[in-house]
Amino acid sequence: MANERTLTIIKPDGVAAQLTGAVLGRLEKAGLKILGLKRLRLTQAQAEAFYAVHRERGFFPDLVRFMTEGPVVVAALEGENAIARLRELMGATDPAKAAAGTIRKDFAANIERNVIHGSDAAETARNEIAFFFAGAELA
Ligand code: FUP
Repeated sequence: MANERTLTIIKPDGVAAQLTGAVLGRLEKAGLKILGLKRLRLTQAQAEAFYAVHRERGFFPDLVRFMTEGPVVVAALEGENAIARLRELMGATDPAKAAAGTIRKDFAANIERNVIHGSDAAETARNEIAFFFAGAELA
């Protein structure tokens, strides 16, 4: 298994519901190390750029509105198999379809307001970490 880096975002619904500590606690307990951590509010341009892959989808305007409605907490994570591990801990995009014990199953309201983002592959992880963190910020 490879030591990998990945990016997570605790989305505006999770931050507003005071779930930051609970979510980060699950990630740490699973062995993912927090290399970088910040709280910020995405601008519309940042949210559009971050989710650019979805810009032709019908849900895109709602997704951008949701991701900018309040602050998010972003973290760069490192660990064995971190990309797949984070995705397992998150659960399926739609919480109704997420496995028992996953973050989305336990905390998310619906497919849009689903509490957490996690990079889906090595290249996206690299790009998404660089979107939020300068190399020197990752200790
Ligand atoms: P995931 O990788 O699980 O976050 O899922 P996707 O990259 O497919 O989707 C990114 C975000 O778009 C989701 F977290 C929520 C939003 N989305 C919707 O609002 N409706 C959809 O049908 C699919 C995705």
